[in-house]
Amino acid sequence: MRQIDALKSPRFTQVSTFGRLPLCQKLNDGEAVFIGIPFNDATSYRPGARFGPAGIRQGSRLLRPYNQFMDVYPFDSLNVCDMGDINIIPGYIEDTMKVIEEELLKIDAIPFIAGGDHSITLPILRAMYKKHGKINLIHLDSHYDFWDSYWGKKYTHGTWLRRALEEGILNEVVQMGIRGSVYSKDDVEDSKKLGVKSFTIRDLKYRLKEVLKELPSGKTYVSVDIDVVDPAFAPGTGTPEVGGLTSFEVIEIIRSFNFNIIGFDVVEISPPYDVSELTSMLGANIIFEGLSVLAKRR
Ligand SMILES: [Mn+2]
Repeated sequence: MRQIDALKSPRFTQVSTFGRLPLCQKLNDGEAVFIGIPFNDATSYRPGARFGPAGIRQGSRLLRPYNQFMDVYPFDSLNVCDMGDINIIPGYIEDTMKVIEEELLKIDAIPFIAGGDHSITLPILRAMYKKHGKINLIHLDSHYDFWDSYWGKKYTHGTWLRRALEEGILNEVVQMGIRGSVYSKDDVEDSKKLGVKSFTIRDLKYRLKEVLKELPSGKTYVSVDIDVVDPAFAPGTGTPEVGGLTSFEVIEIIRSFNFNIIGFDVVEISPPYDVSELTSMLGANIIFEGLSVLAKRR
Protein backbone atom coordinates (compact mmCIF):
# COMPACT_ATOMS: atom_id res chain seq x y z
CA MET A 1 0.00 0.00 0.00
CA ARG A 2 1.44 3.37 -0.99
CA GLN A 3 0.98 5.35 2.23
CA ILE A 4 1.89 8.98 2.54
CA ASP A 5 3.57 9.06 5.92
CA ALA A 6 5.28 12.31 6.73
CA LEU A 7 7.81 10.62 9.01
CA LYS A 8 8.74 7.89 6.56
CA SER A 9 8.67 10.02 3.42
CA PRO A 10 11.94 10.90 1.77
CA ARG A 11 13.03 14.44 2.48
CA PHE A 12 12.37 15.51 -1.09
CA THR A 13 9.08 14.46 -2.67
CA GLN A 14 8.21 14.60 -6.30
CA VAL A 15 5.64 17.36 -6.72
CA SER A 16 4.82 17.72 -10.39
CA THR A 17 3.49 14.29 -11.37
CA PHE A 18 -0.13 13.11 -11.41
CA GLY A 19 -1.19 12.14 -7.89
CA ARG A 20 2.47 12.60 -6.84
CA LEU A 21 3.05 9.20 -8.45
CA PRO A 22 6.48 8.22 -9.71
CA LEU A 23 7.45 9.00 -13.27
CA CYS A 24 7.40 5.89 -15.43
CA GLN A 25 10.97 4.64 -15.73
CA LYS A 26 10.51 2.82 -19.01
CA LEU A 27 7.95 2.56 -21.79
CA ASN A 28 5.99 -0.32 -20.33
CA ASP A 29 5.99 0.49 -16.66
CA GLY A 30 2.69 0.07 -14.84
CA GLU A 31 -0.64 -1.47 -15.76
CA ALA A 32 -2.19 1.98 -16.23
CA VAL A 33 -0.32 5.18 -17.03
CA PHE A 34 -1.10 8.87 -16.89
CA ILE A 35 -0.22 10.74 -20.10
CA GLY A 36 -0.57 14.44 -20.95
CA ILE A 37 -1.32 15.71 -24.45
CA PRO A 38 -0.94 19.51 -24.34
CA PHE A 39 -2.51 20.40 -27.70
CA ASN A 40 -5.27 22.98 -28.28
CA ASP A 41 -4.90 24.14 -31.86
CA ALA A 42 -8.15 22.50 -32.99
CA THR A 43 -10.22 24.61 -30.57
CA SER A 44 -13.07 26.74 -31.94
CA TYR A 45 -13.63 29.21 -29.08
CA ARG A 46 -11.59 29.72 -25.92
CA PRO A 47 -8.03 28.35 -26.05
CA GLY A 48 -5.92 27.14 -23.14
CA ALA A 49 -6.48 23.36 -23.07
CA ARG A 50 -2.78 22.96 -23.89
CA PHE A 51 -2.27 23.72 -20.19
CA GLY A 52 -4.73 20.97 -19.20
CA PRO A 53 -2.13 18.31 -18.35
CA ALA A 54 -0.21 20.73 -16.10
CA GLY A 55 -3.50 21.88 -14.52
CA ILE A 56 -4.67 18.34 -13.85
CA ARG A 57 -1.33 17.40 -12.29
CA GLN A 58 -1.58 20.53 -10.11
CA GLY A 59 -5.19 19.65 -9.24
CA SER A 60 -4.24 16.06 -8.36
CA ARG A 61 -1.99 16.82 -5.41
CA LEU A 62 -4.75 16.29 -2.85
CA LEU A 63 -5.68 12.82 -4.14
CA ARG A 64 -5.24 10.20 -1.44
CA PRO A 65 -4.55 6.53 -2.15
CA TYR A 66 -7.84 4.88 -1.07
CA ASN A 67 -11.21 5.26 -2.84
CA GLN A 68 -13.65 4.63 -0.01
CA PHE A 69 -16.70 4.43 -2.27
CA MET A 70 -15.17 1.89 -4.65
CA ASP A 71 -13.11 0.06 -1.99
CA VAL A 72 -9.91 0.10 -4.04
CA TYR A 73 -6.40 1.53 -3.95
CA PRO A 74 -6.25 2.33 -7.67
CA PHE A 75 -2.69 3.70 -7.81
CA ASP A 76 -1.23 0.69 -6.06
CA SER A 77 -3.31 -2.07 -7.54
CA LEU A 78 -2.66 -0.81 -11.08
CA ASN A 79 0.92 0.28 -10.35
CA VAL A 80 0.18 3.65 -11.97
CA CYS A 81 2.99 5.97 -13.04
CA ASP A 82 3.15 9.28 -14.93
CA MET A 83 4.59 9.00 -18.47
CA GLY A 84 4.91 12.76 -18.93
CA ASP A 85 3.51 14.60 -21.95
CA ILE A 86 3.53 13.64 -25.60
CA ASN A 87 5.55 16.15 -27.64
CA ILE A 88 2.94 17.66 -29.93
CA ILE A 89 3.62 20.00 -32.86
CA PRO A 90 1.93 23.38 -32.23
CA GLY A 91 -0.07 24.57 -35.22
CA TYR A 92 -0.11 21.26 -37.07
CA ILE A 93 -3.22 19.26 -36.28
CA GLU A 94 -2.79 16.26 -38.59
CA ASP A 95 0.97 15.94 -37.93
CA THR A 96 0.25 16.02 -34.21
CA MET A 97 -2.39 13.33 -34.67
CA LYS A 98 0.23 11.07 -36.25
CA VAL A 99 2.62 11.67 -33.33
CA ILE A 100 -0.09 10.90 -30.77
CA GLU A 101 -1.05 7.64 -32.50
CA GLU A 102 2.59 6.53 -32.89
CA GLU A 103 3.45 7.25 -29.26
CA LEU A 104 0.39 5.46 -27.90
CA LEU A 105 1.12 2.40 -30.01
CA LYS A 106 4.43 2.04 -28.16
CA ILE A 107 2.68 1.71 -24.81
CA ASP A 108 1.06 -1.51 -23.58
CA ALA A 109 -0.40 -0.03 -20.39
CA ILE A 110 -3.96 1.32 -20.29
CA PRO A 111 -3.65 5.07 -20.96
CA PHE A 112 -5.40 7.66 -18.78
CA ILE A 113 -4.95 10.81 -20.80
CA ALA A 114 -5.23 14.48 -19.92
CA GLY A 115 -5.92 16.76 -22.89
CA GLY A 116 -5.70 18.90 -24.72
CA ASP A 117 -8.71 19.76 -26.83
CA HIS A 118 -11.03 17.03 -28.04
CA SER A 119 -9.30 16.57 -31.41
CA ILE A 120 -6.72 14.37 -29.62
CA THR A 121 -9.32 11.64 -29.10
CA LEU A 122 -9.30 10.72 -32.82
CA PRO A 123 -5.65 9.56 -32.93
CA ILE A 124 -6.09 7.91 -29.54
CA LEU A 125 -9.03 5.91 -30.91
CA ARG A 126 -7.00 5.00 -34.01
CA ALA A 127 -4.29 3.58 -31.74
CA MET A 128 -6.88 1.75 -29.63
CA TYR A 129 -8.35 0.23 -32.80
CA LYS A 130 -4.92 -0.98 -33.96
CA LYS A 131 -4.40 -2.64 -30.58
CA HIS A 132 -7.87 -4.00 -29.89
CA GLY A 133 -9.92 -3.99 -33.10
CA LYS A 134 -13.31 -2.27 -33.07
CA ILE A 135 -14.10 -0.71 -29.71
CA ASN A 136 -17.05 0.90 -27.97
CA LEU A 137 -16.98 4.58 -27.05
CA ILE A 138 -18.64 6.22 -24.06
CA HIS A 139 -18.56 9.95 -24.71
CA LEU A 140 -19.51 12.39 -21.95
CA ASP A 141 -19.94 15.84 -23.48
CA SER A 142 -22.42 18.65 -23.88
CA HIS A 143 -21.68 18.58 -27.63
CA TYR A 144 -22.21 15.96 -30.34
CA ASP A 145 -18.74 16.49 -31.86
CA PHE A 146 -19.81 14.77 -35.08
CA TRP A 147 -20.04 17.79 -37.34
CA ASP A 148 -18.63 17.12 -40.80
CA SER A 149 -16.36 20.17 -40.91
CA TYR A 150 -15.63 23.53 -39.36
CA TRP A 151 -14.55 26.34 -41.71
CA GLY A 152 -14.41 23.66 -44.40
CA LYS A 153 -11.80 21.73 -42.41
CA LYS A 154 -12.16 18.09 -41.43
CA TYR A 155 -9.93 17.95 -38.33
CA THR A 156 -11.14 20.08 -35.44
CA HIS A 157 -12.30 19.49 -31.89
CA GLY A 158 -15.92 19.35 -33.12
CA THR A 159 -15.42 16.83 -35.95
CA TRP A 160 -13.26 14.03 -34.47
CA LEU A 161 -16.21 11.74 -33.80
CA ARG A 162 -17.49 11.96 -37.40
CA ARG A 163 -14.01 11.01 -38.63
CA ALA A 164 -13.81 8.06 -36.22
CA LEU A 165 -17.23 6.85 -37.38
CA GLU A 166 -16.21 7.18 -41.04
CA GLU A 167 -13.01 5.26 -40.39
CA GLY A 168 -15.04 2.32 -39.05
CA ILE A 169 -13.08 1.97 -35.84
CA LEU A 170 -16.03 2.09 -33.45
CA ASN A 171 -18.72 -0.39 -32.46
CA GLU A 172 -21.30 1.09 -30.12
CA VAL A 173 -21.12 4.82 -29.44
CA VAL A 174 -23.02 6.29 -26.49
CA GLN A 175 -23.06 10.02 -25.80
CA MET A 176 -24.19 11.40 -22.45
CA GLY A 177 -24.98 14.96 -21.41
CA ILE A 178 -25.83 16.61 -24.74
CA ARG A 179 -27.30 20.11 -24.38
CA GLY A 180 -27.08 23.73 -25.41
CA SER A 181 -28.01 25.50 -28.62
CA VAL A 182 -26.97 23.73 -31.83
CA TYR A 183 -26.65 24.76 -35.48
CA SER A 184 -29.83 23.09 -36.74
CA LYS A 185 -32.29 20.25 -36.31
CA ASP A 186 -30.00 18.21 -38.57
CA ASP A 187 -27.54 17.87 -35.70
CA VAL A 188 -30.14 15.98 -33.68
CA GLU A 189 -31.18 13.81 -36.63
CA ASP A 190 -27.58 13.07 -37.63
CA SER A 191 -27.15 11.19 -34.40
CA LYS A 192 -29.70 8.59 -35.57
CA LYS A 193 -28.26 8.51 -39.09
CA LEU A 194 -24.79 7.89 -37.72
CA GLY A 195 -26.01 5.19 -35.33
CA VAL A 196 -24.94 7.06 -32.22
CA LYS A 197 -26.99 6.72 -29.03
CA SER A 198 -27.20 10.30 -27.77
CA PHE A 199 -28.55 10.88 -24.27
CA THR A 200 -29.26 14.50 -23.47
CA ILE A 201 -28.82 16.20 -20.12
CA ARG A 202 -32.55 15.67 -19.55
CA ASP A 203 -32.12 11.92 -20.02
CA LEU A 204 -29.38 11.98 -17.41
CA LYS A 205 -31.22 14.20 -14.95
CA TYR A 206 -34.66 12.57 -15.24
CA ARG A 207 -33.99 8.89 -16.00
CA LEU A 208 -30.36 8.09 -15.31
CA LYS A 209 -30.99 4.51 -14.14
CA GLU A 210 -32.53 3.55 -17.48
CA VAL A 211 -29.72 5.26 -19.39
CA LEU A 212 -27.05 3.37 -17.45
CA LYS A 213 -28.70 0.07 -18.42
CA GLU A 214 -28.11 0.93 -22.08
CA LEU A 215 -24.34 1.21 -21.79
CA PRO A 216 -22.35 -1.36 -23.77
CA SER A 217 -20.19 -4.06 -22.26
CA GLY A 218 -16.88 -5.26 -23.66
CA LYS A 219 -13.83 -3.25 -24.66
CA THR A 220 -14.74 0.39 -24.18
CA TYR A 221 -12.92 3.69 -24.41
CA VAL A 222 -14.18 6.54 -22.21
CA SER A 223 -13.82 10.16 -23.31
CA VAL A 224 -14.87 12.87 -20.88
CA ASP A 225 -15.17 16.42 -22.18
CA ILE A 226 -15.17 18.43 -18.97
CA ASP A 227 -17.90 20.66 -20.44
CA VAL A 228 -20.38 17.87 -19.71
CA VAL A 229 -20.21 19.37 -16.20
CA ASP A 230 -21.98 22.64 -15.50
CA PRO A 231 -19.74 25.71 -15.78
CA ALA A 232 -20.65 26.48 -12.17
CA PHE A 233 -18.56 23.41 -11.23
CA ALA A 234 -16.15 23.43 -14.19
CA PRO A 235 -15.67 26.98 -15.48
CA GLY A 236 -12.22 26.37 -16.94
CA THR A 237 -13.12 25.05 -20.36
CA GLY A 238 -13.22 26.14 -23.99
CA THR A 239 -16.89 25.91 -24.98
CA PRO A 240 -18.98 25.97 -21.80
CA GLU A 241 -22.72 25.17 -21.87
CA VAL A 242 -24.99 26.07 -18.97
CA GLY A 243 -27.34 23.58 -17.31
CA GLY A 244 -25.01 20.60 -16.98
CA LEU A 245 -24.11 17.83 -14.55
CA THR A 246 -22.84 18.57 -11.08
CA SER A 247 -19.37 17.33 -10.16
CA PHE A 248 -21.05 14.74 -7.89
CA GLU A 249 -23.23 13.48 -10.74
CA VAL A 250 -20.37 13.01 -13.21
CA ILE A 251 -18.36 11.10 -10.61
CA GLU A 252 -21.32 8.87 -9.72
CA ILE A 253 -21.87 8.10 -13.41
CA ILE A 254 -18.23 7.04 -13.78
CA ARG A 255 -18.42 4.90 -10.61
CA SER A 256 -21.37 3.04 -12.13
CA PHE A 257 -19.37 1.94 -15.20
CA ASN A 258 -19.20 -1.82 -15.40
CA PHE A 259 -17.27 -2.58 -18.56
CA ASN A 260 -13.74 -3.23 -19.63
CA ILE A 261 -11.99 0.18 -19.86
CA ILE A 262 -9.19 0.09 -22.45
CA GLY A 263 -8.43 3.80 -22.30
CA PHE A 264 -9.75 7.01 -20.79
CA ASP A 265 -9.36 10.71 -21.44
CA VAL A 266 -10.40 13.98 -19.82
CA VAL A 267 -10.20 16.80 -22.34
CA GLU A 268 -10.98 20.49 -22.78
CA ILE A 269 -9.79 21.68 -19.37
CA SER A 270 -8.44 25.19 -19.88
CA PRO A 271 -6.66 26.34 -16.70
CA PRO A 272 -6.41 30.01 -17.83
CA TYR A 273 -10.23 30.17 -17.59
CA ASP A 274 -10.38 28.24 -14.32
CA VAL A 275 -11.25 29.60 -10.87
CA SER A 276 -9.51 28.32 -7.72
CA GLU A 277 -8.36 25.18 -9.63
CA LEU A 278 -11.97 23.90 -9.51
CA THR A 279 -11.93 22.43 -13.00
CA SER A 280 -8.43 20.99 -12.73
CA MET A 281 -9.25 19.32 -9.41
CA LEU A 282 -12.41 17.84 -10.89
CA GLY A 283 -10.43 16.54 -13.87
CA ALA A 284 -7.92 14.89 -11.54
CA ASN A 285 -10.72 13.28 -9.55
CA ILE A 286 -12.45 12.03 -12.71
CA ILE A 287 -9.22 10.25 -13.66
CA PHE A 288 -8.95 8.85 -10.12
CA GLU A 289 -12.50 7.46 -10.41
CA GLY A 290 -11.78 6.00 -13.85
CA LEU A 291 -8.69 4.26 -12.46
CA SER A 292 -10.83 3.02 -9.58
CA VAL A 293 -13.35 1.44 -11.98
CA LEU A 294 -10.49 -0.34 -13.71
CA ALA A 295 -8.96 -1.44 -10.38
CA LYS A 296 -12.34 -2.68 -9.15
CA ARG A 297 -12.72 -5.02 -12.11
CA ARG A 298 -9.29 -6.56 -11.55
MN1 LIG B 1 -17.76 19.66 -25.65
